[in-house]
Amino acid sequence: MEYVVQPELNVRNAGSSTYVLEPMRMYYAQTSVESLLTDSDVLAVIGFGANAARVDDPRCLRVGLEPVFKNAPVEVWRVRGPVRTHRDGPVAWSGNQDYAFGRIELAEADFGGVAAAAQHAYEMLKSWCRSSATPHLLRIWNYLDAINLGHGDDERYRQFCSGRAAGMGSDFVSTYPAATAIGVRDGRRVVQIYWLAARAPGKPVENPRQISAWRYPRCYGPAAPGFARGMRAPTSSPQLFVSGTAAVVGHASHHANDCAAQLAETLANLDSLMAAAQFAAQFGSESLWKVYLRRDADVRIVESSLRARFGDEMSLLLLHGDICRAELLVEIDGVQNG
Ligand code: 3EB
Repeated sequence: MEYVVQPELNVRNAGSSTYVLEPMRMYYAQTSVESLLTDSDVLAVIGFGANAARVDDPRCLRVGLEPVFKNAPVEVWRVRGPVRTHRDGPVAWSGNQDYAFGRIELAEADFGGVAAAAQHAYEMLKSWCRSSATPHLLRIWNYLDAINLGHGDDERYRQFCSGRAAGMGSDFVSTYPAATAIGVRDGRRVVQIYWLAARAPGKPVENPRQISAWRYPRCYGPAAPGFARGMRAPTSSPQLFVSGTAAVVGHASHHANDCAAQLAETLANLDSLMAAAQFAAQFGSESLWKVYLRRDADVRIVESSLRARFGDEMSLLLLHGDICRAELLVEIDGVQNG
């Protein structure tokens, strides 16, 4: 099989003059949300699962994915302060002069379904970008309930993709951000998107082992997923946002029903992406990773293989979640600092 490579989007062509920002600091911590929010340089505090703190503040977000292990940390994003917070209807965000953390949560019932809710969310995101001093999307996370429910083109993920494509319109076509789309299991039919945006544009990076997602053939749904495999942040020291990465080679899923083999394929994809971005793949303490797992039975094999390969240095959060193709059992995303 031949894979399409997009050299024009490869980060090697990036001019160094675009690398103007200080990198964000992102890490997992066992700190209380309340104490983090007293710091003026905290851009975001993200908690996971039903037990996460529910704090009504644009800097705080609760994601409905359940952590695999008890006493899960929160994810903290820090920038040079002071951070200010804002709201406009269902859009809430925090930001300084360089970065913004934003979110939109829309009840599907208010719009007549998952596609229409996704379309509205992305239209709102588009207008947010047009009026923002930090208009360049680097990274988006998308969460929706029951992502694999429905057959063929009626599958909720495919409907989400159609709505997202309609909402994005042509605004992001040449610079899709890095992204993740994962299914929660909390029964709340709410489309939740959150994002990181910056004052300067990043450089999208594609993976030579994978066809670009926006060029997926028709068999995966009426609208291809609009995201880049990775995004080199416009930072003075190298920072790479890595999209949800799974056992997809070319455009096909590999190793159905074999989580260990899917994990190995996923790691090969991550190595390949980081090589394309000229990052030495190391997964060290300077980086931050999430692993989304479909089946409880795969927790031990995934944890132990990752620890065996990368050691306890690796900053890792395991979450229960459904990957957007029903045959995929594991997906990994993260941020790599070079
Ligand atoms: C894949 O490679 C796996 O729809 O935004 C990964 C990351 C995946 C993001 C998205 C989907 C998305 O196609 C699925």
